Amino acid sequence: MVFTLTGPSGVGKSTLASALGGRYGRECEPTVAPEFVGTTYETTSTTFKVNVWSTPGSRTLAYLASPFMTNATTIVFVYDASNPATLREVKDFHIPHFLDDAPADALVVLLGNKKDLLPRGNTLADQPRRKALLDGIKAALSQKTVVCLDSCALDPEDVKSLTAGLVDATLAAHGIDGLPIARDIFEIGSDGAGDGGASRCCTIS
Ligand SMILES: Nc1nc2c(ncn2[C@@H]2O[C@H](COP(=O)(O)OP(=O)(O)OP(=O)(O)O)[C@@H](O)[C@H]2O)c(=O)[nH]1
Ligand SMILES: [Mg+2]
Repeated sequence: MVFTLTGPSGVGKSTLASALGGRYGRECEPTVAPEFVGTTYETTSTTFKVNVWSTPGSRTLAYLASPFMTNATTIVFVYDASNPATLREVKDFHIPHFLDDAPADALVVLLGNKKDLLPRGNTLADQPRRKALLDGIKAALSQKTVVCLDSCALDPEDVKSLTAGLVDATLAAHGIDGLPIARDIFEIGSDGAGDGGASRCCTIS
């Protein structure tokens, strides 16, 4: 499977890509060309090859990112969970700019990174701006499978859960039965975000 990470500059795409590949503690420079991280994800019965592309957040370099959407199984729109302006940027720029380049059946992930910067115990209900933006995006993408996740790229345990969630949701979106991995980390509809037509929204908190 191919995960392509896009989103505003500084939200942690490169840090996430490194972490998905098992590398932590690397301070990333702003990305000026798409970066590749290859990794695998093992279940008891199967080993999945996972190719991760981190693309530049800079709008002037957006043309470099487009080709990496075309064979993605999973487009991960990364934003800063503690800064709704970055989710607005995803809504206004990244989704209109990149989603048409992706295969029709690609899974769409709205990934709120830097969740460690949110006040402890904070839920989506405590973040009305973020919730309203997520609801609006889901409604606009009602023909797609949309999954909402949160992450902290600096926390190996959290990245482990994220990897399992991304693999499982990607398999489900592509009509392959989800494996019994990570099912328990999904709280479908628990944030009251609604069904939004064909889309589905899951939150890891
Ligand atoms: N607190 C916190 N900081 C993070 C997290 N993930 C990344 N960062 C920090 O955010 C900063 C930007 O991270 P990058 O990975 O370079 O961001 P990027 O999205 O790749 O940025 P561009 O390449 O410019 O598009 C770095 O200082 C990271 O250490 C996180 O989950 N929590
Ligand atoms: Mg980067």
